[in-house]
Amino acid sequence: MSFTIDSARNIFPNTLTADAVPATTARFNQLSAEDQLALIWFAYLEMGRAITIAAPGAANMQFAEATLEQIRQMNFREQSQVMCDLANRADTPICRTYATWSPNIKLGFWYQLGKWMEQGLVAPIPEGYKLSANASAVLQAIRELEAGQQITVLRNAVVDMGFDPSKLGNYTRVAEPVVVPKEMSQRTKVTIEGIDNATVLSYMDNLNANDFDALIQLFTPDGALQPPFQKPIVGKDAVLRFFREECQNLKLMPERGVAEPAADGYTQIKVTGKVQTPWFGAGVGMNMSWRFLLDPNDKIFFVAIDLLASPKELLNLVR
Ligand code: 45D
Repeated sequence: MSFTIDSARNIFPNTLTADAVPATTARFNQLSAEDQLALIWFAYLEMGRAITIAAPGAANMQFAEATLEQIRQMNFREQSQVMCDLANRADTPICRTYATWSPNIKLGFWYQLGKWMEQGLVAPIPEGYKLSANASAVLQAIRELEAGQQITVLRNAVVDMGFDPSKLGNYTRVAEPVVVPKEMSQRTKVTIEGIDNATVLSYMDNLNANDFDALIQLFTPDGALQPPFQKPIVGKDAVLRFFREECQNLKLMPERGVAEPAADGYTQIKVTGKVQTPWFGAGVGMNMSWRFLLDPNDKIFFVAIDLLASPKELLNLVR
């Protein structure tokens, strides 16, 4: 028997992931555009009291600037229409532009619109807007999630908006420039209780240093990375592109792990710990796990990153 990406996905099958996130996202996506916008607005206001977005600085806004300026010049009715179009995934020039942006640029765009809504420069949610019963139930479901799950639902909502990129045809993806890797003297080294595997430790340290060129060397040519709630990204080129476009300035804080031999001289390693995003900094520590499958040369054939169901899962290292 030799491993395939599909069989690798099943290592450490007892890992309990935060299923409430895709469930809540699916319910959110069923709502009308008006309800979606109002719901996010209310969620965002409520969350703002508990956790503050650490931006600006989390996103480089130059790529959304022209679109933002265009929206700022519009009257309230036109602005509301643009926001509804985005939620409706309509086929408009702005929705097409939005579809080309990396998740971080999309988040920065809404962050700016939210600021302008607060300042009265962009159409607010109509005063006294009443959420439908379904939307109220989804908002309540979001309230009951832990912070790391809440911000993931919000991120999903933003990433899913705009025209469907798969219908765009050929287009140029727009992502922020890659930051220079941290200087050697500035780098930190993680320690993981129960794990001394050099590949896993380098994975964490290189990602924390934004050193994606060193990081990708740890993978096999056909290696794959599976982000939370997504299908695996397969092959070094695709994984490296993902790192450069979506993984800058993360802070990985692995805590503990377990390593054991697998078939054919492979090694399977599960690590649990916290991850901070540049958007919320130390304000939100997401409970995560990494499930690595290393080939006999200790190269990463597969790694799945999961958002865990609860903090209790941080201690679940059973095979
Ligand atoms: O519609 O090891 C308004 C990988 C109202 C890589 C609004 C990883 C109207 C490998 C309020 C204006 C990446 C997989 C909207 C590790 C409206 C690896 C605005 C994991 C939309 C560890 C809303 C990384 C706004 C992880 C402004 C897990 C919402 C990263 C803003 C997780 C929401 C990152 C923001 C997450 C959400 C970031 C800023 C979950 C950010 C979430």
